[in-house]
Amino acid sequence: MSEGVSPEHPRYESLRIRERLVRGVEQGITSQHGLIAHGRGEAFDYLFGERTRGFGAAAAFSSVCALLLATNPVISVNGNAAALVPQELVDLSRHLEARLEVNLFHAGSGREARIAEHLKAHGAQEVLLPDGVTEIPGIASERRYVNANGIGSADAVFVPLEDGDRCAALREAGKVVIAVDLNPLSRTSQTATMTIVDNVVRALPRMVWLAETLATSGREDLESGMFVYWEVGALASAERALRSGESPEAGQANEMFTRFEAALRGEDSSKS
Ligand code: PTJ
Repeated sequence: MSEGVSPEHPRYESLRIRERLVRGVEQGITSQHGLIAHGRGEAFDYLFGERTRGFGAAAAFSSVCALLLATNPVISVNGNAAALVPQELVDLSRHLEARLEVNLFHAGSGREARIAEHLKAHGAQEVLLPDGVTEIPGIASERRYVNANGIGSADAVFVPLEDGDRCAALREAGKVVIAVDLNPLSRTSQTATMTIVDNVVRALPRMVWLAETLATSGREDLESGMFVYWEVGALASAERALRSGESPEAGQANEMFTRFEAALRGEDSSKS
C-alpha cells in the first residue's frame, strides 16, 4: 500500500507505521479493532508533535527502574504491540528477564498462537498463553484468562496498549502496572501505576536501551529512579501539554465566532 509512497512524503513515517498494522491484520496477528485503536493513538500523537516529550522520557526511565526492581515482571502482548514492535518486545524481555505473555481483548480465532509464533520468529525463547484456568477477577472480557506462571503470579506487568478494565483489575490484584498510552485521559492511563504517554514505536526502543543501560544499577539507584515519575508529575504534565493546545488565538477565535453567531441570530452579544 504505502510501498509506492515516496520517503519524501510528509506523512511517510506515519504511513509506514499504519502499513505494519495492516500487515498485522493480514497475518492474523492484529484485530480489525486494532486499526481503530491505532487511529485514536495517531490523533493524540499528532497533538503531541509526534515526538517523545519530557514526560514520556521520564516515565520510560522510571518504568524501566520499576520493572528491573520487580521479582517477577511480565510483558503482556496484544495484537497491536506484536505488529508494531515485535523485536523490541523480545529484546526488552531479555534485558529485564521478564516473561512474554500473549493476552488479548478480542481473543479466539487463533490469534494468540500466531502472535506467539511471530515473537518466536523474532527470537523469543518462550511465550506464554492463557492456561485456560487462571483468571484475574473483575474483568468482563476474555482478557481475564491469564497464565499462572506469567501474569497470574507477576508482581509487575508491562502493558503496552491496554484497556481500562484489565488495568484496574490488575491493580486491584496488587500488581504494579506500567502502561504505554498516548491518551493521558484514558482509564488505563489514569489507573496504571505509571503511564508512558508516548507512541509505542518510540517508547519501546527507548525502554530497550534503558533496560540494557540500567541492568547493572543498584537497588537504591533504581528506587530513586522510579520516584522520578511522581517527582516530575509525568501524567499531569502530559495532560497539561494536551490541554494547553487551547492557545490565546483559539480563545479569540471562539469569542469572534460566538459574536458572529449571536449577530446571525439578531442578538446583541455584548449583553450576554
Ligand atoms: O489485540 P487485542 O485484541 O488485545 O486488541 C488490542 C486493542 C488495542 C484493539 C485493544 O486493547 C483496544 O481496544 O484498546 P483501546 O481500548 O482502544 O485503547 C487503545 C489505547 O491505546 C487508546 O487510548 C489509544 O489512544 C492508545 N494507542 C493506540 N495506538 C497507540 C496508542 N498508544 C501508544 N502508541 C500507539 N501506537
